[in-house]
Amino acid sequence: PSPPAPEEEGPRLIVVANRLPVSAGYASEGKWTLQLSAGGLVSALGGVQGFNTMWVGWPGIFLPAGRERDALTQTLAAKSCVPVFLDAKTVDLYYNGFCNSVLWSLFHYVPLQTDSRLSETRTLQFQWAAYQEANRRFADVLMRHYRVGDVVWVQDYHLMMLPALLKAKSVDMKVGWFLHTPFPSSEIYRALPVREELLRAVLKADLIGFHTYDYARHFVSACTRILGLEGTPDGVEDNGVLTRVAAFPIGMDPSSFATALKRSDVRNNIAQLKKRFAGRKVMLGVDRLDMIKGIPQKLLAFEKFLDEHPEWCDKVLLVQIAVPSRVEVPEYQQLRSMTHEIVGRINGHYGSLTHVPIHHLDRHMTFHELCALYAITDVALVTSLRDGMNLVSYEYVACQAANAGVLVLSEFAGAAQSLGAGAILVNPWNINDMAAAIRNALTMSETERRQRHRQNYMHITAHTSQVWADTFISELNDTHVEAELRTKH
Ligand code: ADQ
Repeated sequence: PSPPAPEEEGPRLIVVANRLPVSAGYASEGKWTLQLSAGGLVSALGGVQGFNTMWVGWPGIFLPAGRERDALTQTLAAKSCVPVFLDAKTVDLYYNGFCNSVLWSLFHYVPLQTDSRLSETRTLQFQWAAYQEANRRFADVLMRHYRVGDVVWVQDYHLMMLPALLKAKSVDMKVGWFLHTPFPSSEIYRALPVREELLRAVLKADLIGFHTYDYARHFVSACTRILGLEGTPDGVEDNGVLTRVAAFPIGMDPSSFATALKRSDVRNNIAQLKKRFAGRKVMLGVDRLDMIKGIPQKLLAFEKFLDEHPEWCDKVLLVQIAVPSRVEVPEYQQLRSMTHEIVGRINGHYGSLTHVPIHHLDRHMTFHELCALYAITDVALVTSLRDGMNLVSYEYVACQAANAGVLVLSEFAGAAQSLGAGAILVNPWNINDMAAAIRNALTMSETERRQRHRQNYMHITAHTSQVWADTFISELNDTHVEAELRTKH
């Protein structure tokens, strides 16, 4: 199959991520449906313009080599997407296993588990082998499309071996790596059996980026303590060669929300929702169903609040949208059952024939549905136990220009460092404190709400996803020029 962008278009930005921004579904022979993938990475990069961008990633479907695979490749080429095909066994060991059960957990401060029920072939050793194999496949596909001058931006913890694999093939390639999750304290990270291999591979990138200064600092400490390298204010130095490490806080695209809120269908939806919920305050949670999002903790805090303030029972409701993700992973299935159980208990106890306290939906929402929900909400609850940044909090602020709703935000989300001034910060493990924060948010004066919202609104409109991408790419280009100059002299 031919590469998506013609030769004459010049250097491109190649974004390599585990998943393409669209997931493929089979329609009929040779025909495919493409659905936008859910999640922060796609939301952020989707709003970025001004680059000649090509995506490389897994299309979310298993296909043997042959006519159908070629047809899908052609369909994706029209969207500037290049698929990396993986087989089911590799995805299970690499993605469900090493990426999600090991790295995702550890990077969010959930210690490694030993599970005696795992069969011999699902142990970490096999997962690690599959991880390396998957990274090699990404490198092979990328090299088939790479042209000298392209900038390669590797995304996230799924592809930590990629910088080394790419540089081994082309030492002059401009390679950046950005981590969307936290990077944990080196005391947590050093439990990882392959801690050295991952650090050494990532350090081959020209530029390494994190959401916050703290994550960058943890990474540099891991390199100094585990690899014995030297940490400098600019990054990590190995034998006189510097790998630049810095913070690039992500943002979103506020203008797309502002535009959506002016559409007549969205305005109609807002009017209908307001009518439906009239006389009651609306609180909202929007999360991928993931243990790091603290959904059970949020529900328990709401239960505590209702218990302590029965006068609010029929005057407030919580809309919790929890889009299922990683449905194959057993821990996620357990989380789903636990969430349903708590929702059932609260609704059973505090509901009445005319009022249901929690509206729990576990499905994907369209962008316009989400905008309407954000706009009618009085209080947003973001209670992550750990979160790289958390774009839901940004999106909520973007949609509240008119009402100045209150954001209750976990101090363990990266966003606490950027939106902390305007939000009510909470420790999601402290249920009493969160219940008090809910009361504070529901009863806050309009003057205070407006002042807090203004502060956060200024932040999200200044620190957009466009600024994030522009800054990272321009610094990557600069880093590369500096490295070239150093090798010449
Ligand atoms: P996520 O863990 O996916 O991202 P977040 O940053 O909040 O978390 O982004 C979620 C995105 O998915 C938002 O744009 C939201 O609108 C969308 N979304 C959530 N639920 C949805 C639903 N039911 N229907 C439709 N859309 C839904 C990871 C890290 C974060 C980091 C981002 C970006 O875990 O910490 O902020 O990457 O780097």
